[in-house]
Amino acid sequence: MEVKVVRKILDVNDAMAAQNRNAFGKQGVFVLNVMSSPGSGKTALLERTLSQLSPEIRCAVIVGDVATSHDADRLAKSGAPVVQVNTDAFGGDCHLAAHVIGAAASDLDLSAIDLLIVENVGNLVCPAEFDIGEDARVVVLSVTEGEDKPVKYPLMFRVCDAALLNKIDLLPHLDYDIAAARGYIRQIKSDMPIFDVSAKTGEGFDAWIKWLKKTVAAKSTAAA
Ligand SMILES: Nc1nc2c(ncn2[C@@H]2O[C@H](COP(=O)(O)OP(=O)(O)O)[C@@H](O)[C@H]2O)c(=O)[nH]1
Ligand SMILES: [Mg+2]
Repeated sequence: MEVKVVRKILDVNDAMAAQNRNAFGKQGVFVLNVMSSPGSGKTALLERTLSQLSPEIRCAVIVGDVATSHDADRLAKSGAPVVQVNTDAFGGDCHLAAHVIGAAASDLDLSAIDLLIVENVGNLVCPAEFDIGEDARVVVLSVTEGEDKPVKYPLMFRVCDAALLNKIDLLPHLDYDIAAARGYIRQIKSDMPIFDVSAKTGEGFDAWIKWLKKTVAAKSTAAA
C-alpha cells in the first residue's frame, strides 16, 4: 500500500516535470539542478558562477531552503533575478518538487533567460529522486564531508551529469584523500566529469565554466 502511494507521488511529479521541460524548452531556457548536502558551498559556487557567466549568458536562479531568504539575498547581488522557495510553507519538504519549480518559474520572465539555475534544498537523498524538468544535474561535494559520500548516497551521483569537489583551498589543512573521493564517484558513475574547485579562491573555475557553457550550448544547437 505504502509503495503504491509513493509511486503515485512520483508519477504526479514526473508529469509535472514533463510539463516544465516542455515550457522551458519552448522558451529556449536551459535548466541546471544543483544539489548537495547543506554547507558544501552551492550558494558560494553560484555566486562566482553567475559573475563569470554574465552578461554572455542571461541567468536566473530558483533557490530552495526550508526557511529564510539568506541565499536569495546573497545571489541577488549578482543582478540576476532570484526566486526563493521556503518549503516550510508546505511541510518543510527536503527537496524541490516539479510543481514547486513550475510555480516559482511563473515569477520569472523566461523569455529574458538563457539559463535557469536551481539551487535545491540541501541534502544528498530526496532531491535526487525528484525530476524537476531540468536539462542537467550537478552535485557538489566539499572536501570537508569525507571521501565516501558517493558510495553512501549513490543515487545522487548516479543521476548527476557532473560532480564538483569544492573547498580545495582547505586541502592543506585536511587529511582528505581526493584520489579516493574521485574513485568513489567513478565507482558509481565511471564517466562522471569531476571538477576540483574552490568557490572561495576561484581555483578550478575555468574548467567548470567551460563545461557548463558547452553543456548549455549543446542543447541550443540541438534545438536549432
Ligand atoms: N574555505 C572555503 N569555504 C567555502 C567554500 N565554498 C563555500 N565555503 C563556505 O562554506 C559555508 C557554506 O557555504 P554555502 O555557499 O552557504 O553552502 P550551501 O549550503 O551548499 O549553499 C560558508 O561559510 C562558505 O563561505 C570554499 O571553496 N572554500
Ligand atoms: Mg545555499
